[in-house]
Formats: sequence, structure tokens, C-alpha cells
Amino acid sequence: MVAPVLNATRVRADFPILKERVNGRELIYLDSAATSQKPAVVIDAISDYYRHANANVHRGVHVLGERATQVFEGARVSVARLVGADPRGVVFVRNTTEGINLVAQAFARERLGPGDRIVCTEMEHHSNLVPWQQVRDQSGCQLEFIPVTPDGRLDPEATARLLQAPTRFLAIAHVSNVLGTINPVGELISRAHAEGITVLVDGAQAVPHMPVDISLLDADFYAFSAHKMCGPTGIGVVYGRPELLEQMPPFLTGGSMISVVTLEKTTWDEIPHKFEAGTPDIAGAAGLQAAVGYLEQVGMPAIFRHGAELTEYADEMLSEVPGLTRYGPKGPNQLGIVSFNLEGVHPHDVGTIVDRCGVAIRAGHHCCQPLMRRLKVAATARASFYLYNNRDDVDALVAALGEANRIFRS
Ligand code: 7TS
Repeated sequence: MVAPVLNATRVRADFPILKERVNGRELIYLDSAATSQKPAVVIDAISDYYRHANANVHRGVHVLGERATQVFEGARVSVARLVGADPRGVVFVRNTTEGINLVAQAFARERLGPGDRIVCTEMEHHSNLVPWQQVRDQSGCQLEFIPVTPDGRLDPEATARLLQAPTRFLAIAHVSNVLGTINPVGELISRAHAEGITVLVDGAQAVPHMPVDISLLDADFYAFSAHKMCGPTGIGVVYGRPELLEQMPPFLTGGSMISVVTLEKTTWDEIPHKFEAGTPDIAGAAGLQAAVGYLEQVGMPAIFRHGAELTEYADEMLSEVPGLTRYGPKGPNQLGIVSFNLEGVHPHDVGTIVDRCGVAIRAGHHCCQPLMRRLKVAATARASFYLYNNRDDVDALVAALGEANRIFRS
């Protein structure tokens, strides 16, 4: 089935910040992989929550307490629907990073020891790499990495070698935040499960951009952040298979996650509350629910198609820029993210000149230092697109890169 086309002009009008002027020009925001902009419905949902419903959750006998609890639990149901998950498996955390740490400490550290192996990939964001080094150091298990090929994919032979004993855990990005590569996680999960390997997927760059169905993928754990999918900062999700969450000890302890507390011992609340210690980000949940509603209304298939078409157009246009090296795969297996360098110009200088032209991109290692080493670069410039970008934005980037070339290479 062909995905519907997104009306980029209409979508753009939903994002108040895109009317800002920077350096005397209309803002062109090409840094959505770092964080997305927010539509008015999300900003309003947060404000409305504080104006009409603010109270603490799961405790109030009063009306506002009930409203706040409805907002928070309603958000859980909405998120679960978006990603095809059982709401009992949807744990609210601060962000992807915290979600991965939860799984590393409450699942992997508990179960792995000397003789076991965790497998990661060289394209991971530090958030899906450093927590596994911690588990390795704490538990005495091994940690190995699937290498990345020169065209930005996972090495198939190493994947086959590493997806077997003694590997017990695989932690892998669904979409790379530097290369835009869409990893074949569904296939990897079924191969891993055939070998008894548990899988965590870092979906920080996938959920915002493509239809994701966690139950179809059969992921054991799946983490993502609201702020990259039109929602607010401060709230994210880690999905865990309910049977696994039930067996796991809590990650953080204290209020809200208990059943009975005596001075001697404590019993835990039901999942997912067992993993939500302390007062949660209720206003964030209100914003996230509005973001989910917004994405569903525009339609994830349309958003995916728009990102893929824009990336293809960017590839075509950037190939005309003199001295530009583009990293990562081209074609249908990558989306929304274009990393590159201009010969003889430091990526930070590229970023600064482009910013002067009103175009916001990111330059640096993108929290992927091992991947930078593999690409044999210290840093890259990166443009990342989202539903509110259009071809004019790509043209503005290309013009700004022409300016950088003129200044540095003339
Ligand atoms: N995983 C991936 C694949 C990411 O892209 C990011 C953030 C994270 C995890 C961490 O997300 P957080 O919400 O916990 O911070 N990526 C980026 C980026 O590419 N530029 O800034 C943040």
C-alpha cells in the first residue's frame, strides 16, 4: 500500500517556533534528531494540564487527583497504542537513556555473569553503549560489538557469529542517529530469540519517524524519548515484556512503587508502577499524549514517506556540493538523517556558517565517538529532517554550504 502524502505547509503552521527569525532570517530547523520542535497542541496540553488538572497521581481522593491520574494513565494507553504494546509494559522514565539504564541494571546486571556475553553495535549512541560497559564491569560478563561496514550497515558475518552462545543479550539501535541506517531489528530479534538471546532496541530515532509495532517486532525491551517525537523533554518510555518486568527487581525505590512497607521490608506495586518511583512527570505525560495524538492524526506512514523522500532529495542535492563526503547508506534503508563533511572545513565551522544563514544543523561526534573512529573522522556535520521540513529547507542548506565553501575554500 502506498503511504499517503503529508501536507508539509499545513504541518509547518502547527509549530509556532518555526515563525522565529534567527540571524535576520526565517528559522530553518534541521536538528530534529537532537530534539524535535513542538506543535501548539502539545504546548497547550501542558499549559492546560497545569491550569485545570494539576495534582499528584495515584493518591488523591479529590477531583484534581483523579484528573491528574487520568491524564497520566491516559498517556500510557495512548503511547501503548502508537507502538503496539501492552500498556502494562509501558514504563515512564525521563528519557531513552534512563530506560536503557533501567534494563541494564534491573535485568542484565541481575542475570549475567562471567562466561556470558552482551552484544552491541559500533553505531550505538553512548546511551546504548556506556550502560553495557557498566554491566560488563559489574557482572564480569563480556561485551562485544558488531562492526559497521564502510557503507554504514551492520557487518553480516560478525552479526551471524555474535548472535549465538555465549551471547545472552543484544542491545541495538533501531535507527542510527548519525547514519540514518534502519537496522533490520525484526529479523535480528527472531534470530536472537532462536538462540535464547534477550533483545533491547533503542528506538529513540525510530518511533518519531516510522510506524513501529513492538509486538510485531517481538522486542523484549524498547526505549524511546518523547522530546524527539514532538513531545516535551523530561519524559520517555521503556517498554518491557510484562513477564520480564514482573520478574525484575525495581530500578529506583521509594514512594509510589510500593505495596506494603514495614520497617523491616517492602513489597512492590504491580507493573509498570513498580518501576516508577517518586512523583512522575505528569505534565510531560499530558504533552506526550498530545504528541501521540498529533502524530497519529498526521499519520506515521505519511511521516515516514515524507522523511524518506526528503532524504532522497537531500542526497541528490548534496551530491552537487563540491568537496562534500556523505556518510551512511543511501536509498530506502535510511531516513531523516544526513551526516557529511566538507573537505578542508571543520564541521563546527560548517555549523556556524550555516547557522549564520538561518539554518540549524548539528556538528560534533553526536554521542557516537566509537562510530566516529570507525568512520575515521573526529566529527561530522549532520542535518536531520522531520515532518515540518520541506524541499526549500534542503535548498537553503545547500545554499548555506555553498557559502561555507566560498569562505573556506576560496
Ligand atoms: N539513542 C539514540 C539513537 C539517540 O539518537 C539518542 C539521542 C539517545 C539514545 C539518547 O536520548 P535521550 O533522550 O536519552 O538523550 N540523540 C541525540 C542526537 O543525535 N543529538 O542529540 C541527541
